[in-house]
Parts: sequence; C-alpha cells; structure tokens
Amino acid sequence: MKNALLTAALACVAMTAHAATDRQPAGSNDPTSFQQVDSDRDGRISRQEAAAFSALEARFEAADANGDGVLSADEFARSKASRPRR
Ligand SMILES: [Ca+2]
Repeated sequence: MKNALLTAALACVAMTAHAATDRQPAGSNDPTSFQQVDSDRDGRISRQEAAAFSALEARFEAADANGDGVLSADEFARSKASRPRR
C-alpha cells in the first residue's frame, strides 16, 4: 500500500516537472523548438505566437521566406540555423 502511494506521488511529481519544461513564460527570448511556439498546434507560427518570444519576433519577417505571414516548421528551422551568434 505504501509503495502504491509512493509510486503515485512520484508519477505526480514527474508530470508536474514535464509540464513546467513544456511551457515558457511569455516574453522569454528564443524558443528552442517549433512546438514551443506553435501554441495552437496548427503547424504554423503566426505573428501572435511569435510575439511571445522577443528574439523570434525580431526576425519574423526575415524568417518568413515565402512572405505568407506565418512560419512553417521549415522556415522556423532555417531562421534558427541562420541566426547570428552572440
Ligand atoms: Ca511563411
């Protein structure tokens, strides 16, 4: 019985930790993954979604290679690859 409770408690902690790493506070600068920015999971990054990440917002227009106003996963990956290093 004690073990079952301990297992449940550990599972709870693990889920909480996962949720915390999945989310980033608004205004944090540079997203590491496409999924992080694509908050509505439609497979594209809108300007509003990008606005939560100042570094991405700053290069949004340059990253939008085909000029359709949203970033595809491809455009996002390329913008990361070509971003200037500090
Ligand atoms: Ca685009």
